[in-house]
Amino acid sequence: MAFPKGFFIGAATAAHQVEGNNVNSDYWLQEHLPHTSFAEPSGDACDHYHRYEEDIKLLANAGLNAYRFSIEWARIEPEEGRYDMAEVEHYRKVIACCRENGVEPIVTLHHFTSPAWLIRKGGWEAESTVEDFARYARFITEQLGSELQYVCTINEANMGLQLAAISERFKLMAQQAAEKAKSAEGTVQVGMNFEKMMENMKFAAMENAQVFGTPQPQIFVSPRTSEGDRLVMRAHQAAKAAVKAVNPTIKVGITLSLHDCQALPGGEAFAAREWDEEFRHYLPYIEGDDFLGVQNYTRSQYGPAGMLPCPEGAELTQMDYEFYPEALEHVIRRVREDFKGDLIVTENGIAVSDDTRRVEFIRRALQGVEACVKDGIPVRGYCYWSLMDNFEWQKGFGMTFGLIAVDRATQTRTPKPSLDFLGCRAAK
Ligand code: GCO
Repeated sequence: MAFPKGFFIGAATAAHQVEGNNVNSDYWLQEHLPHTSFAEPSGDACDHYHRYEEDIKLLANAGLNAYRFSIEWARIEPEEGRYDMAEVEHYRKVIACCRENGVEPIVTLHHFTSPAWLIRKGGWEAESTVEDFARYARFITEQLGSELQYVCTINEANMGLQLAAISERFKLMAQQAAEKAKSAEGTVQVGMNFEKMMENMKFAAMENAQVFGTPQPQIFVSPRTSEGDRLVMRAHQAAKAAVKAVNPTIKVGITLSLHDCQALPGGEAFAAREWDEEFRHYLPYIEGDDFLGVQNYTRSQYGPAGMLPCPEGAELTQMDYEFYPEALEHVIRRVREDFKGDLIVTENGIAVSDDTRRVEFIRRALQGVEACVKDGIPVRGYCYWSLMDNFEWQKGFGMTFGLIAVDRATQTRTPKPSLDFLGCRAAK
């Protein structure tokens, strides 16, 4: 069965990971601290800021019909209340380039990075962020809304709580034995370098205090309190209202990082609690949203004592995730039990050097999505993470998720066979 006409087959990126020189963002400043936890700075990244036409053409010519990317708040509003209209025009050109190539732009307003000024005000634990984010969403919609149909407000709004839980687990493991700490990194769907982080924490606090005015800057991807978790969701609701007030035709949703939480005998309570934390407790905040962005990479398994390591002998990816593409179908079906709106797979992918494994992963993941569509679940699209190999946050450029390889010395793009494999799946 092919996907229905109009079904999005696309790829995803995030501004900070591909554009380059996001100098007014919190991440850029943290990457350049003397005791940074980052393996390397993002620098020019993939120079997508200047090469977006080439990249979007590669995507379109392979047959993909959607491109999910983020608009960088730190470019649009480098200082509080000052908007950079040249940056607004930049993103207008990116959106126009999508349309000229028959590609639907799916825009994310916040993808982990924030303007440094927001973090100095208290970041994602400060009440003022709700209004600051809504104001930014309103501004973007006033400027670019007439060219957009799909807007994701916040990428992986549940990441902060997941990190809070992982950080607790990591501290425990780090107390037991440093070599075990490595395995913590495979249990959260973002590039973290916990080992180096622990080593540098004492210095980093001082350096963060110099840059942000606090030793514990509340960037988006940091352990979140339950109040902060609710604040993020209220920021989503305020931004959604702002977008709709300017242009009610735009479809608005949020994206969540979701694991296929599986219980082995005795692990049922742990798995249920994890699913509640990752997904179900957000339901009141996303009720009535036009869609939910589902982001899934693997499964997590729970036994009588809690989360289990990957099964013995399992194939692992560069991120220490288990190679398990069936997780996507399971997550879509679980989400559908509680969320009755449309679903878009806004991220699903794999960090491997062998592209034949990426092709096999996509094949099996799409098989599951097709089965869901066939059963009447309103999945409207699939965006592979990522269009190109890019900056995997604290892990740097070593993780290769892309459908396109990038030689960063020359910024040469080399499409991998998986790009055409995915493109062929779009309904013509
Ligand atoms: C995330 C982010 C991406 C990551 C991707 C691979 O979901 O963590 O959206 O920025 O790069 O998930 O880890």
